[in-house]
Amino acid sequence: MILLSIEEINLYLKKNLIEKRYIHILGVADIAKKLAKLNGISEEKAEIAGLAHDIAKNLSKVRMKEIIEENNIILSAVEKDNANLWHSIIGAIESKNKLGIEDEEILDSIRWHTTGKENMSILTKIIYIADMIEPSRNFDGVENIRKITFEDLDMGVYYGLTRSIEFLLIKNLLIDENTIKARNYFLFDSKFKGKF
Ligand code: DGI
Ligand code: FE
Ligand code: FE
Repeated sequence: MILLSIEEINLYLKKNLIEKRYIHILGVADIAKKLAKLNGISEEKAEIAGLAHDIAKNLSKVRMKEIIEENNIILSAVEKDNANLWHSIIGAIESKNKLGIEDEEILDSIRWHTTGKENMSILTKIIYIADMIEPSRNFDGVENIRKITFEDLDMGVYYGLTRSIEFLLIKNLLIDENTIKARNYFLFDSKFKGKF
């Protein structure tokens, strides 16, 4: 399938997402574009990834299960337990099949936007954190993470991962190991030593 234009991608998502989710992805695409410019990567790729990242968010659990089976995806124990973690895995598949996205960097950023993972590309970091700080997000502390992200992408992603783990701890939820690995990866980085 040929890659749809940004306008066509936008239209597909407008049709297939609920309004609140559609507004969210427009916010993610906008922030992702700005962060791409600041960090010297393709703004177009960031915009496409931002628009597409939640393509699977409004699919039913039954449909998501089917897609997981059709594609022989093996879920980890934590993923099996939590359907919230499925839409990023399915999002990469749907982005390829419905929008024609073949770019592995864009697909990787969609695949990992919910948990993060260790050693993320700049684009994957941008989509992870743009998802958390886009204008319609309003949790306690979001302003601070926004400010830090625009000063230093790595530091912003690090605080985003930390905030996510704190939230899961307080709610007594399982924590996906990729989130822990993503955070540890930053702490191993010599750039981070001595910053706290
Ligand atoms: O799809 P969005 O709402 O834009 O944001 P998202 O893709 O970050 O998904 C957020 C959901 O995923 C939210 O319900 C919390 C959940 N989540 C993210 N990481 C983990 C998690 N849930 C568990 N139990 N463990 C995780 O590590
Ligand atoms: Fe998501
Ligand atoms: Fe999202």
